[in-house]
Amino acid sequence: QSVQIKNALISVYYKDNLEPIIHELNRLGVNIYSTGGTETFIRNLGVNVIPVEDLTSYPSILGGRVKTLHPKVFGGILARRSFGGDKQQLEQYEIPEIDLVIVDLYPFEETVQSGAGAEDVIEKIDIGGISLIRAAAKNFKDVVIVASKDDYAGLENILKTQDGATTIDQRRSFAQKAFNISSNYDTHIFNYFNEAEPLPVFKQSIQTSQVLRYGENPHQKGTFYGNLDAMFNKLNGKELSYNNLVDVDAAVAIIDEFTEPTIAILKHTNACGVASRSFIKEAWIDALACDPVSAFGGVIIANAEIDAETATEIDKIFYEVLIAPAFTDEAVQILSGKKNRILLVRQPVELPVKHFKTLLNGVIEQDKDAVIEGPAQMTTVTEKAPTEAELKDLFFANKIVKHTKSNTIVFAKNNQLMASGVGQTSRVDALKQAIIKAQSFGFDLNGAVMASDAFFPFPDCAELAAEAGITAILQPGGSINDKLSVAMCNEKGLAMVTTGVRHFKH
Ligand code: 93A
Repeated sequence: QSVQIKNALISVYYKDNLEPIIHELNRLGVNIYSTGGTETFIRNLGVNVIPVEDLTSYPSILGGRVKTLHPKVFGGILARRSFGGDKQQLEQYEIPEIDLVIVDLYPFEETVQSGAGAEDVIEKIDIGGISLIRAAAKNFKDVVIVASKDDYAGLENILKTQDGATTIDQRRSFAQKAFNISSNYDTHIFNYFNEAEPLPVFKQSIQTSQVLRYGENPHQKGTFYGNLDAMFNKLNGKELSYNNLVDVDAAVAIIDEFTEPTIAILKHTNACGVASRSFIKEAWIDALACDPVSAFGGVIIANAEIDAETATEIDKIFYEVLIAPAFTDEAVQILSGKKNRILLVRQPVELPVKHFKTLLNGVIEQDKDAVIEGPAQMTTVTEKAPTEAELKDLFFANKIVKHTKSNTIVFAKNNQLMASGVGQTSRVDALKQAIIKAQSFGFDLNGAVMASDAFFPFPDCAELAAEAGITAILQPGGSINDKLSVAMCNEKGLAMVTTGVRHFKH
């Protein structure tokens, strides 16, 4: 059941980040009721706001201890919209239905931490705010509760993309977080009174589930179990789909290999563009150059802030998701022009170190592939050693190979992915695919390097690579025919290094 927000009650301690929500509510013609300081803040934004005192016909008393605690407020929040009796009483007592409540509680824990005196601390026990949260969360069937600044972005996105309507799943998810906040808040208060044996406080990283529009294909159902809100702050766009999530996961994994400003573009979990540069805009241009055809509708990830200039460039192509650790305000504005494009600010969240997959009638589990080889693990096995520049590129190519579907071959030059062969049933096919792709996008492979996720069973790959212009090769080694590949490299004047580490990815 979709509920349209018509009346909102806002009472927040910290007013920061509230402004965009106020403007959205104003745009949607929502009546806003508010308490003292919040009301002043809203009025100063030039937006109409109704003092909660006008609703209750009662002033805020006892120095603010009682300001929202009134049947005219709680009646409007708790009334069951589907109950005739409740509806009738709202009319009888002239109580408006409140369908959105935004609260930021008195900062109790922060006040305790600051070393404030007992009187100050007690005054920071929020009574009205916590009651608003509990009431609105209890009535989630009809009411949206936003009980934390962390949820402002999510609310803003809903207001923008759904024009003030919310789904029952969204309201229930807000209610779940609200009860997490109210129970944590009370635990902090209990701990203050019971310093000797404090209770553990479980932060918001609770697992939640999210029903997806569908699975990999429209006829498959899908659900995500986890906490996406903790991982990303969504600034724009529609809901992430199953396939978006799979690609976002792959994007996060590959980008974490790089430290210099880097952009990776992914399609169906494989990178079709990667470049590391001194500036993120150059990284974008060179990542896109790798394969602008595949980049269409892809998932883009950056490891540095996206500025306006870079945003203008990225905005020229159609993409599904763009992820970065930060965006400048101007960049957000540029990139929010298209309603559906998903913009995610990545939060520093630790990821699981185990991977699970259902298989046959069970589940298999393994450690994440957390290993990446540095120069120390590279052993030259040919007469010729790679040059300094080739070594750097081999290192770069190996990071991409690790995150590309097997069998895979990756070509790179000057910290740019030139082409890859992905998910082939033979290594030589992966190599042939990479050569064709590089040529079709006009890359000159002379002096480029090649990395392979696993060893070469025959010397044919080294031979083909040499013919294509490749000058240095990286592979784990370990084939009984290694000698033949090494001999081929020596004959053709190539350098080869082995790492001893295989990076299959299926
Ligand atoms: O002192 S209270 O517990 N009594 C109340 O009736 C009440 N209603 C809202 N504190 C109350 N609030 C809190 O006031 C909210 O949780 C919020 O933190 C704060 C907002 O006050 P203002 O809008 O005046 O800045």
